[in-house]
Amino acid sequence: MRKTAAVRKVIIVFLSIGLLFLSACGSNGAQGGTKSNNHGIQERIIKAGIGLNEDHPEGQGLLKFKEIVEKKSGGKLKVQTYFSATLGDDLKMTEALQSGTQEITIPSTSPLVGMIKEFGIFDFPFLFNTAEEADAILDGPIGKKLLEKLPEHRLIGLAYWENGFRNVTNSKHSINTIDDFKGLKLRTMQNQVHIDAFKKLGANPTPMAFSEVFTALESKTVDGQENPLATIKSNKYYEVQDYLSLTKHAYTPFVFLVSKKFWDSLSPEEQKILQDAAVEAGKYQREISRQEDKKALEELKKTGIKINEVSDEEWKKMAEAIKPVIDKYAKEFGEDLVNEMYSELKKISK
Ligand code: KDG
Repeated sequence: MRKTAAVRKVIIVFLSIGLLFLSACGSNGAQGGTKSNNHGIQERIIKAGIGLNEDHPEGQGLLKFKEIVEKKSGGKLKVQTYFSATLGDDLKMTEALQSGTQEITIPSTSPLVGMIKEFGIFDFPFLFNTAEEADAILDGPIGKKLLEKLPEHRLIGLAYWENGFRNVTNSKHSINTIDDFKGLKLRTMQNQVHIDAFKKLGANPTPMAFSEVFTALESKTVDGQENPLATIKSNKYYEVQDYLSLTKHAYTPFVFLVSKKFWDSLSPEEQKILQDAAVEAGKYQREISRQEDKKALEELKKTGIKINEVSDEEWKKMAEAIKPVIDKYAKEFGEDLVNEMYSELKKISK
């Protein structure tokens, strides 16, 4: 009997050493399936790149994130910011995170649908009526569920920021009805839901990366494009477009991504600083995004671009027309998830 007691004692000693070793390696990452290391806060350079300009609400949000991280880490975690796609477009920067050559990027979810198809549910046109509805879905169980799919793609999702409600600009004519889309050559994001939806409306969609849009408009390779007002202003599309129609036809979220390779090398303290800063700066970013949406409209009015509202009646006709596209992708993205989102939205909009 004792023998076993002596053996068990030895086993317990080994087990506790093993457990100690495991805890030193860490397993308490903020996101499922991630790691961390218990070495407090270290001097680090964090490369954070985005596709939009510094003056855009996303650029301002990134500067706020930098300020919070550097303050909370006593200056040890230094965030190097890169704007205007200087490190490449959303997909290129996301791949750089996966390979660990860049630490942070904040792409739109739309170009990532090729990687995580469920993100496509956010691209359903005419989905949200208000930004608050978008917040509720993104910050709720559905948004969280999709973030949890990222670690298997060597990415960590910390929060959702706002790109915003999209509107169409073009060089041909105002868009008041569905018929006005007929034959319009429109640049879209590299997103199949949007491509099919614009085809359904009668337009001729041309998917391309964001940094190529201005040149494509200027050279008339395409007639038009669609983006939130803040982006139309920040990227000066009014210099190469004559008509802006306030279609509000889709809402695009940004997702705050961190390289999983980098994330797993951080300590719980460092992970907490980045997690909290992404959420805090995200709140700030959404606020200024909504202010800028109003301010940009007033400033765009002074540029000479011809602006028109789209009537509720025509908006509803457009939403009706693209329903088959939503039905098609609901099957692909998962009808349970899509039904959960629409029933959630029904509850919220009551
Ligand atoms: O990096 C910038 C993009 O995320 C964003 O601008 C995407 O809305 C977008 C577009 O039209 O490509």
